[in-house]
Parts: sequence; C-alpha cells; structure tokens
Amino acid sequence: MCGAVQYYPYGTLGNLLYVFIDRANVLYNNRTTATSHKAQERFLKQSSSREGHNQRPKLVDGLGNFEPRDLQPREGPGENGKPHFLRQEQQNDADQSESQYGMNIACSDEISLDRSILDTRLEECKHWDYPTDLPSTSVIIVFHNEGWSVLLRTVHSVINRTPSYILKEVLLVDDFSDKENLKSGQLEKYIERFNGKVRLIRNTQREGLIRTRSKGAKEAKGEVIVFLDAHCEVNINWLPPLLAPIYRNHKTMTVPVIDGIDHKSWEVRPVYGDDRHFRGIFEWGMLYKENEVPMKELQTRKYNSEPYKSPTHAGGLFAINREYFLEIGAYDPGLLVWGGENFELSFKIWQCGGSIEWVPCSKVGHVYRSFMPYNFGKLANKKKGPLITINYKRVIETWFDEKYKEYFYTREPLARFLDMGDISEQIALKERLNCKNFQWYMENVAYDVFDKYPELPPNIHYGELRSGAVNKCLDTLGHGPPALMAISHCHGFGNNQLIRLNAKGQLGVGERCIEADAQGIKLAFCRLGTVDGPWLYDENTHVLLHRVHKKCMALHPQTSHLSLMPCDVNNTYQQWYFKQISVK
Ligand code: UD2
Ligand code: MN
Repeated sequence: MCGAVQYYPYGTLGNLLYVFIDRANVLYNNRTTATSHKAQERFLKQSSSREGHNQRPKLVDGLGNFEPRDLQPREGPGENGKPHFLRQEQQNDADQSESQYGMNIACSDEISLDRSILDTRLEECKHWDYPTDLPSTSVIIVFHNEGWSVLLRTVHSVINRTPSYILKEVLLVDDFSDKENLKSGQLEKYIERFNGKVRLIRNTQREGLIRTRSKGAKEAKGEVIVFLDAHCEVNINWLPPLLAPIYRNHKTMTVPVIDGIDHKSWEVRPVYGDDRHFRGIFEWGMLYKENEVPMKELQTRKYNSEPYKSPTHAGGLFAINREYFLEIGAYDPGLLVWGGENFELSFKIWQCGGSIEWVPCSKVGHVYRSFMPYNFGKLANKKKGPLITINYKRVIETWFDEKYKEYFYTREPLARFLDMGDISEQIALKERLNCKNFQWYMENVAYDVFDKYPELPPNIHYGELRSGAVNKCLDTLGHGPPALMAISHCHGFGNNQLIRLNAKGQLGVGERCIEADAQGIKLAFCRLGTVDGPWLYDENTHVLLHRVHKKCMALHPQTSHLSLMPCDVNNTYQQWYFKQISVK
C-alpha cells in the first residue's frame, strides 16, 4: 500500500474526521504528494462546519507542534526517560524526601524540568492525522504539598508537548499547601515566565482533591478541560488524540493510557506491550481494577491504536468538555477529599447518556508513590468512619440498583451503618438527566465485571471471629496475600479483623479469601470468577470445617499458630464465635 492514501471511517460511527495515512506519504510539515493533498482537502471538507480551521497551523503526522528536542537524543540525568541514580553520599537526602513525599524528590531535582521522554506510543500512533480545529483546552493540575521540581516538570511537559494554539492555559489549583516554597509567592514568580499561559489559584482552606478539581473546572477558560495529577509527564502529541473523540461527540470523556514513572529513579516504564489493551472495572467492594479489554469491544475497531470504550477510569487523568462536566454536576460536592469520585463520574456519564473512551495514542506518565504522604486534614474529622468508604456509599446509593447495593454491603458490611450525608440532590440530578439504571450499565457497558466478579451470595456471618479458648480474634495483621493469618487482641474496629463467611462457604476479609494448606491458615487472593469456598460453620459446635481437607480450623495452645487439625468439637481451641461489630 506504499504511496496510497487511505480513508478510514473512525470507529463504528463512520464519519471521516480522521484520516489514517500510510507512513510512506508522511513528510513532516510539508505534504507534497498529490494524494496527500487530496486527503487534506477531503478532510477539511468534513470539518469545515467549524470555523477557523484554515487559519490555524496544521497538525501533520500526529506529531503536533511539540518541541523538536524531543526527537533529538539529549544527554543528561533522566533524559529520554532513563533512570537516574544519585551518588552514595546523597542517600540521606533521598531517604528524607521519600519519607516526606512518597517519592525521591532529591533525584527529581537533578533531572531537567524539560527532560525528553521515551516515546512509548504504538508505532501506528505516528500515522494518525487529527482535526485542525480541535477545541481549546485548559489543563487543570490540583496539588497539595507536592515536590517543587515534580510539580513544575508536569507543567513544563505540558507546555513543551502541547500545540500552543490548542492549549488555552495550564491552571494550577493549590489545595491549601503548607510547604514554604509552594505558599510564599515563589510559585507566582516562577510562572511569570510562561507569559500568562500558566495561572495559579489557591484554596483558602483544605478542600481535598475532589472539590478542588470541581473548583478548577468552574474557573477554567478552555472549551475542554483535562485533569492531570501534579506528578505527571505527558508524552509526545498526547493531547490531540484525547480531544478528537470529544470533538466528535461532546459527551465523550477520554482517558490517556498511563505509563509508570518510577518514584525512586524517575525511569519511564511503558505500561504494557503493543498487543494488549486494558480498561477500568471494579469489584463489589469498589476496588478499582484493570481488565484486558474484551474481544467484543476490540472488534468494533479497525486499528489497534484506536480508542475503545471503558466502564470506568482510575480517576486522575482525563479530558472532558467543560460545559458538559458542569451540566452533569461536576463531582458530587458531598464527596470528601480522595476516592470514589472516579466511579461517581463514570456511572453518571454512562448512565446519563455519555461515554468513556480510553485512548492508546495518548500516553501520560504518572509517578505512583510508595505511600500517601498527606492525611485528610480536618475534613476527615467531620465524619465518623472511614472516609473513602463513606464516599463509596454515596456513590453506590446514588447510582446502583437495589440488588447491586447488596453486593457492596456484602463486601463492606459496616458501610451500611455509616453516615453518608444527604444524597437527595444527586438523586434529583439523576432524575432530571433521565439517567438509565445500573442494570443497563452492567449489561451494556461493564459486562466484563461479572466474568471476574460474579454476583455475590449474601454473608451468613460477619464480624470479629473470636477464639473459644482465648480472648483473641482472627487478624490479617495488615499483611497482604499470601500471608499466614494470626490472632491478636480483639480491638472491635473491624478492619483487619472484619471476617465474613458467605452462604457458599467463602471465608474472607474485605476482598481477600481465607484458605488453608500444609503451612496453616492463610490470607489468599480469591480465585477470579468464583464466589464460593471450602468452609462450613457449625452453628451448634462452633467449629469451622474445611470441606476439602475434612479438618477444622484450630489454634495451637502454645504457639498461637493457626492450622487445620482433625476435628474435635469439644476442643475449645477449635471453637470460633462470630461477634457483630458496630461502627466506632
Ligand atoms: C488516584 C488518581 C487520583 C485521584 C485518586 C482518588 C490516578 C493516576 N490517580 O490516586 O488522581 O483520582 O485516585 O480517587 O488515576 N491532592 C489535592 N488535595 C488533597 C489530596 C491530593 O489537591 O487533599 C492532589 C495531589 O497533589 C495530586 C492529586 O490531587 O496532584 C491526586 O492525588 P494523588 O496523586 O495522591 O492520588 P493517586 O494518584 O494516589
Ligand atoms: Mn497521583
């Protein structure tokens, strides 16, 4: 097909907003062959309903007007996304910044704010051509106590790799940081160099990232808003592919594919190979997961690099038409600080007539921290109980149907008793926007959730699991699987001691399962796609029988080791009592 220009309808919609061009025809900024002129003509015809396209620079080869230095090999620490290692004598600084920020700021400080990045896009992405009149965009970055060089590298990467005529502004929204360099006017001074392209606004009290983003959206001037975390580096030509689906349909929200940036060495690590695509789903305790995109979905596309539909998203990085975002109520203002807002927005968009697409040609690096370096401030004290679970409860009470709410409460039994505040505004919004029910969403959008996380049988017991012999409770001690279960003082707070047994014999803690082997009683990953288990609880004798091994859960009187032993209903070390706990 060398030399030929081909026109392909985009996705299933069949409109010709996009042109896929054979590599041989592409000349950077200078298209000369007769066929490519034809391509351009035809393309412009398609998009001529929008004004101004011919006054603007043309995007060619999907590369945009990014800084050419990204194509030149550059020397220096961390260039081209390579890892950078500090010298031995800097180890103290590294450790200190890691414990303060959850990432090695000392390492980041040595890397240029304008560093080149590894081009992690699929090869195909270099061949797409995008509309010339894409909507103007505000990139909104909310931050709370982020490292200086990390925050600013995020800004520099956006300025360097975004065609300036689409980029209306970078809007920094400070969520009441108290680090000296972030609040002293230094930041105002620094951004002067961007000649008004970068704006800074500040909260007068801590609001949490969710409300801060809604505030940014109201304040933004672009037609489209893009949210980024304050520790990102955008990749080459990241924005046009995100904007194109929104240009086609303003109710489409788009999500870039996220590469990892190592929090110690700043190495850019492409998320996965060319042939695999993932999308966001959830399990019933509202844990966010990513799942390989079902074939059915991939088959709706012609090219491996085309966007695909996704039930939800991780939360941090996405593009959406600003007015549409505000029309659907931005984020529920009752959500606090962090967590669950990704589900709220996703359910709302899908159920109320919009859609979410993940865009393989838009790559953005994100630093995953080793731990969360901030607390939830005063906002956490406003509520009794764990704040993220309260957020989840608001979201599921608004968007789930009754049957699905039960699955959530089966996994998070204590959530039933948490005070989620008033959701009448959210219910009213759902009615006003004439939104579909959750069953529709499950059948048409998130149908792969059931393959991984089938309908949950109800719990027959949940609470602390106390030993009949000693006044202690089964406890994960906060370990992740695989780990031996232990017993410890019954604290009554649930958490790592909140054990559940379902009607199909599955014993678990939160989303994890309790199983047994020769080493003892273990916390394990539940087998995907299953909801049953081997356990049978005898309500009269209080023993827990493992039906496969035909033995019972027993506590060793001296070592406190938990294991399976031949059943003896009279042995108190094999007796277990579920005790309900309430929210503290
Ligand atoms: C993920 C999302 C994040 C957000 C979060 C909550 C990605 C890559 N990240 O966790 O964007 O959706 O889930 O659901 O998808 N911040 C504030 N105020 C606060 C706390 C945080 O402004 O009170 C800022 C913070 O500086 C950062 C952003 O909000 O720029 C996201 O926070 P994060 O990086 O701690 O969240 P993350 O990546 O662990
Ligand atoms: Mn983040």
